[in-house]
Amino acid sequence: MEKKVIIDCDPGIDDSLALMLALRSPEIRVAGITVVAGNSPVEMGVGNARKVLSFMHRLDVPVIAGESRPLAREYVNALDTHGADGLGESFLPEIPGDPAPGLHGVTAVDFLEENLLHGGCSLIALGPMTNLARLAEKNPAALAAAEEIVSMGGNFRSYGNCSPVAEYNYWEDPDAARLVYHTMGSLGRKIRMVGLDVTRKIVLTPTLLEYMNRLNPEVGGFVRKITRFYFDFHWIQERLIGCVINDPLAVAAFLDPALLSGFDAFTDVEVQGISMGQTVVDAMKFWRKPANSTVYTEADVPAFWKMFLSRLTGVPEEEIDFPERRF
Ligand SMILES: [Ca+2]
Repeated sequence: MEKKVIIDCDPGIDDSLALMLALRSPEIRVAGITVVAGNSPVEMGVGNARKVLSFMHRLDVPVIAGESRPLAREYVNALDTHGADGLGESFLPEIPGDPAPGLHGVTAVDFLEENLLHGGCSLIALGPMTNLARLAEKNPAALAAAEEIVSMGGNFRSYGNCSPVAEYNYWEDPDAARLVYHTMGSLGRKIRMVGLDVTRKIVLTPTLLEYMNRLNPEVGGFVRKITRFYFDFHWIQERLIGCVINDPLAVAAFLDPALLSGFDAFTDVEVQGISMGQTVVDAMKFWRKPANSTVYTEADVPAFWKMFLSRLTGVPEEEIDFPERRF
């Protein structure tokens, strides 16, 4: 049966790849895209989501602008990583038209509340958790009514990607992440945490990109256009040839939970000081609190790539030849 989902995101290069994967997956129906300030300022994020939808011929999916700044901190964008336009300096043309016809006056929080409360709807959160936190403030039961919440964010054993210990989404709005984890825990629910421990394993290499281009030049060309800047960033920052694409793994985990494995634990988020944004995962149960998260530590990387390449290019999985050398 088709699973209904809202994707909350901050596109963002890897968000865009995640949206592409979701829109090419027949098992799910994307009911809407809510945008939050994160990688890109919120209005830019709405425009970028529309650019991706236009490429995918899916402008029927509503895009709703959400929170433009974190709960308490000053907003810091990540355009140094994602390019001046938030889409790798591809400078694709803006898509004219109404991003959310028929939804005038409906905020992202209203949209989330309505859908989560009344309809077996899940949430894939690919940006800072500010929209989710505003929902937690307004109507915690609506947040907890989500069928599933899969969050790209946090880290357990792996180091941070915007401070020594913190992952970007939770660092950008640590107060929001903390509120969402606490709210879910207090209502007996768990967040599926797809953090850097697993997303770091997902590196789009030049070989994989070229392979994608051979399989489907139109899609490969689009992905190349939006990732070139990201490749440069990873080389300068980490001397890595390729780019880590975090967000599509959260969509893949939603589609096929068997791709990832980990453990259940109580997770808290530090909101200040040098560890701000760090996820503190109580793996050894010091605090004796009920688990509010499933923390993933292992990923089936070849299976992810098979799914991703097949769905984006339209080539059946069994025809995706995937020897180790493709890494
Ligand atoms: Ca993102």
